[in-house]
Order: sequence, then C-alpha cells, then structure tokens
Amino acid sequence: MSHSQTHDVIVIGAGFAGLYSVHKLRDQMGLDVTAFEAASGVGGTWFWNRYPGARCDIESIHYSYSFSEELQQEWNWPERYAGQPEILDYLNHVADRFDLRRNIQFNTRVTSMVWDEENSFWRVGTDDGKTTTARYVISGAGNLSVPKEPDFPGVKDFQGDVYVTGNWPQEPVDFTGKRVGVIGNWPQEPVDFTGKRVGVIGTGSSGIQAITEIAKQAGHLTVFQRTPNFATPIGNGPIDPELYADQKARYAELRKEARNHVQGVPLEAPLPSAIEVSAEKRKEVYDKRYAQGGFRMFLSTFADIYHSKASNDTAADYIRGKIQERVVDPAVAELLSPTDHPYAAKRPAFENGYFEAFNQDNVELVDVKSNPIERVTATGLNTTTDEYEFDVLVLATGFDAMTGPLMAMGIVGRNGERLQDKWADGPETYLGITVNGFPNLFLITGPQSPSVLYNMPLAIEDHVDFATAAIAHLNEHDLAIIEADAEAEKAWVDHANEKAAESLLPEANSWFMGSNIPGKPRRCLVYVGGAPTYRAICDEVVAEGYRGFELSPAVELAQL
Ligand code: N01
Repeated sequence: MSHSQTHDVIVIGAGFAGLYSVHKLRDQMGLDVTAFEAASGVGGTWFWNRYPGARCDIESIHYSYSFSEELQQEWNWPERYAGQPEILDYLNHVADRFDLRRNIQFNTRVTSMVWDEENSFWRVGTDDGKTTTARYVISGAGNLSVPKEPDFPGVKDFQGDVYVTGNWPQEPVDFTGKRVGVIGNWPQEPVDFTGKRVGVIGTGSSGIQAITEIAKQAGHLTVFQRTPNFATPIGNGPIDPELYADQKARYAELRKEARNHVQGVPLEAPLPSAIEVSAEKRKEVYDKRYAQGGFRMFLSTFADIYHSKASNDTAADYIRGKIQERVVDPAVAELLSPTDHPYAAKRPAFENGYFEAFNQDNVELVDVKSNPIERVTATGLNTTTDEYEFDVLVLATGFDAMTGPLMAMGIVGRNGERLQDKWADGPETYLGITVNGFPNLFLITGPQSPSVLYNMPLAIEDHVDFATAAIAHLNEHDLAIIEADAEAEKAWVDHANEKAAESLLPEANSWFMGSNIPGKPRRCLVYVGGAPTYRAICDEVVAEGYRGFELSPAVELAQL
C-alpha cells in the first residue's frame, strides 16, 4: 500500500536557514511546510550562544537577510557589529513579521530521518515519539550547532557550575512569546561572575569574546590556552547615522557588491601582493586595516596572504608585533602569539580588548600545551604539574563542525545506507548541498560549500533559493525526485579538495579540517574556491537542466 506524505517539505531548524525556508516555501511557493526546532525559540546559533561577549563579526548591515527590501529598510541595528541579544531580537522580529511560528514545532529534536523507497518520501522521527513524512527535507541544522563533547577526565566531578559557550546556559530560558522584537529588554539574568574564580578552557573565537567580558567581572580568571590564535580588532562602535542612511538608500547595490565578494561583504579590494611592496607600504596597509577592524585585516590588505606562505608571514609577523605592543608582560605576550599555523589558516578571530585583559591583575594565562590538562577535579583542574582552583568552569572548546549536526540526526538514505557510513572517511557531497543516495535532501550550507567562509545569511539565502528552485522545477515538470549522480559528486569532492590544497587551510589543525575532534577524518569541510565562483557553478548546473542530478517521477513500488 502506498501512502501520501504528511507535508510537502520538512525544514529542520529555526535559525537563519529554517526561518527563510519556511517563508519561501509557504508564502512564495504555496507549499505545505513544517519545521522542527530543538530549542524553545527561534534563532539557531543565536539562540544557543548566549555567552558574554557573543557578537557577529561581519557588519550587521551585511550580516542580515536580503530577501525582503521592507525588512532591511525597517530594521535598525544599534551597533556596527550586533551583539547576540540584538541578533536574536532580529530573528524573533522576522519570525513575527512573516508569521512563521505557526509552521514551527519548537522543543522538538529530529532523531531519525529515513528515505522511504516505496513512497519516495522522507520519514522523519522526532523526540516526541512521532513520525512525520514529507517529499523533501531541507536541513537548516547549522554548521556549528553540536558542541564538542568535553574530553577531560573528571569533568562530571566538578562541584561548581560548568558552562559551555555553544550551549549557554545549559538550561535555556523559554522565551516564547516573552521578548519578541523588543530591543534591550533582555529578561534572562546573565550569569554573574562578580568576584568569582573562573576557569576558561579554549581560546578560539568564542573563548576570545567570552574571556574579554568575564575578565571585567571575575575575582580571578584563569585562561587555559592550548593554542594561541591570530586575533585582530573588530572595530565595533555605534553606527554613524549618516553613513547608515546612505547605506540603506543603496542597499540593493550594496547587496550586489556583497554577493560578488568572496566574503559576502563589500570590502575594499586588497593590493595584489604583500611581498612586492616596500616594507613601509606594507606597514601602512596593515596599520590602516588593523585599525579599521574586522575582516579588512585579512581581505583588504594583500590578495596573496591566503596562498603564499611568504606573504602570509608578513601579516603574521605584523599581528604578533601588535600582540607584543599590547600585552605588558613579554612572557605572556609570547604565549599569546601564534606560531604554529599561518594567519587565517584557522578562522580569524576578532576582539575588542582581548589582549589588554591579560594586563589585568585578576587574569592569569596558563599554557596547557607544554603542561597539559590531566583532569578536572571537584574544585578545579590539574595539569601535569600544577593544581588550579575555581568556582566556575567555562568550556569554550568548540564544535563538531559541519558534519556533526547532520550525523546526529540518524539519516538513512537509499538501500538502508546511513550517512555516518557513507561519510566515514569524510563528507561527500555534490555542490555541498546534496548527497548521492540521499534524494530530496538539501543541506543548507553543507560541507564542501562556501558556508562559513562567506557571509552566513547570504550563503543561507543562496542555498535555500537553490533548494526551493529545484523543488519548484520538479513540481512544474511532474517530477518528484532529485538526486546527485555519483560521478558528479565524486568530481565535486575532488574539485573541493583540490581547491583546499591550493590554500593554507591544510597547514593548521582546526575545525575547518575536522581536526579538532579526536578520530574525525581530516578533510577540508568548506569550499575554498570562493562564493561568487561557487554561485556561478550552481547557476550553470541549473541552466544545463540540473547537470549532475537525476530527476525522476515518484516511484510507487507498492503499485508496480
Ligand atoms: O571553537 P574553536 P570556537 N584542551 O574550535 C580549545 C564561529 N564563531 O567555539 O586550538 C585544551 O575555534 C582549542 O584549542 P586548540 C567561528 O567560525 C564565530 O571558539 O585545539 N584546549 C581552541 O582554543 C569560529 O571559528 C563568532 O589547541 C582545547 C578552543 O578550545 C567557530 O565558531 C564567535 C581542548 C576551540 O576553539 C568555532 O569557534 C564565536 C582540550 N581538550 C564562534 N579542546 C563570531 O564572532 C578544545 N580546546 C561570529
């Protein structure tokens, strides 16, 4: 007996990707859509990452949806780089403005997703014990949404509070209906560190943001650093009203420029090469971009620092020099200066007073590379040689990035093949959005797409537009199944790996390479070829009748 599906499309998640997907599918395409969201409210990343200092590092005028001119005109960002509460306010506003909540089931986690061959639809199991079916699934489960499991022996013995930056606080407050679109009315009591002894493990982007803020409150803060990061000023501040008015008047043009930039932001173009200019000119360029802040230090200085080690060394030396200038104790400055990877081979981190925090009497830096953490104890932690005591432990230890959220959903494709098995040696996708053997499943900003190398809201819009256009195409042609060809997938994986090999990313151990999780295959998880090039490839694929995909009608095996 064959069954009809419950919905046309199931969307997973209610962050930037899920919200736009629901709007587009329901309001622009007239489809029957339901979304499952594990949290009690919308926001995705911005729901879970409420740690002190959490903030975007692409200017908010660009780090926002472009799909609605009215939305982008009516919303006003208070700072150049909005903090987490304001971004969550924005996403709540979007959910209300487009009346999206009625199609989202909150507090519901997807636990299984099985392709039903007989009926050509997905059976999606959720933790409320129900199964829902849909012809298509769009996963907006996020790239950095599964925090790394704490791998320290004894972490459960710790008697004080433990917080994880990517899941903060552990018991999130239910905001539903309480704080919709109200800027500045933040009902959640922030964690109060006043006078407390705090230990923070991890000095990636999250740790750098959190440490800067916690240092302002804590009685004593011990930072456990394994690897220092290249962090440069973010350059935040209030938005200049005149500039903002001008930007809003030219928003469409700005978005076009943003989409044609590798970072999805209309940044000033770099000079060609760091090593072909004089030392004076190089310093002048670095001084200017360092002071302006954000990704300009990386992308508006010299074009070859991402590919040429010699050029990269000049940027790395400059940043190390700044750390020495800003940190009073030369030994601490030395410890905070990265030397084991090229600049931007890990995702650059941005800061606002991070290095000065280490000049405070209440802040101590512990090098846990030379003196590794052995175990967490009831009152603190032990390294191989020393014991540290604190009241609160903050784990800023990162995420099982890109593949982690997908692997956690129990996805089973054709012939009972589990995604975990297919990806045992690393992810294999076609265009970073589809997988052979897993028809009608779209991975928004999936592995081997530009994703986190680009401006996420725009990367998400591009992928949702691709997925929804494919669904519309199938509907118009009385087709019901889209699946990546095995050969097209292999060619894309090879191409993505070649592009990664041309960059400096493989020279660092980072979540970009999967190497932050013990046992995870070392594979570049992002497409380094650039978002504009990537978009042109996707456009060609569509123009050539979905080159590399097999499109077919629904199989009603039970009726054969
Ligand atoms: O995670 P990370 P994150 N013992 O993996 C350390 C985005 N983001 O959450 O480098 C000791 O970068 C680890 O040390 P090491 C952004 O894309 C954006 O900070 O492995 N230390 C490292 O220092 C970012 O890249 C914003 O030696 C251990 C840290 O924990 C991504 O999220 C803000 C350890 C993890 O750093 C992830 O950043 C925040 C151990 N056993 C995040 N295990 C914006 O501003 C891990 N570490 C937009």
